[in-house]
Amino acid sequence: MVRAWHMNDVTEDQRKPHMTDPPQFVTLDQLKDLGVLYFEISSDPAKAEEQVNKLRKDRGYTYQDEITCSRDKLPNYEEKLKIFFEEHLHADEEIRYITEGSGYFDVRDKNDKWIRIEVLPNDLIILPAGIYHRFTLDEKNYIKAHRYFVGEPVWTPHNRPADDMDVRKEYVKNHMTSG
Ligand code: KMT
Ligand code: NI
Repeated sequence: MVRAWHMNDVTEDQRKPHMTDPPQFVTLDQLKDLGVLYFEISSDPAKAEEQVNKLRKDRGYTYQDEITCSRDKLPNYEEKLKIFFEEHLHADEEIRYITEGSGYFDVRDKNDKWIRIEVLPNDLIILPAGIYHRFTLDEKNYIKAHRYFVGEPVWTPHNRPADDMDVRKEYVKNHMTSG
């Protein structure tokens, strides 16, 4: 089961877990409330394919590719990782199905605090359009993931502040207001 927690205020070494002491874990329901969806995909390849195909069909994901983040496999590794870890949003969902390795997606909660989501093989995570987030590798420095998209992919990050974007206003309206 995927784990998520509130981060401590230590800013050095983004690749460490940064749990508070004691840890404050965050539930899938809390993530869902922020619009973050999680699916546990089967470790059985045939079942996994069936699950992912259903999700793609249900959500209209017509595009698919694979990204490997490692010093050897990712062109402009250092620069890319820096960009991934800048707080940003996208005009579309960010969908990642982890097949190897591990890493952390950080998302902002309603109080603008960071929640760190640990992703491992068989985790499929969907970040909604307009959520402020970032990604980092952990200390193992390796992750492989499938990426999905509705139509032609646009990976453009809009760094914070991007509060004037319609997609951000829509996200705030749907997820950041209480009641
Ligand atoms: C992104 O957009 O932050 C990434 O693709 C990160 C690597 S995929 C787990
Ligand atoms: Ni992103």
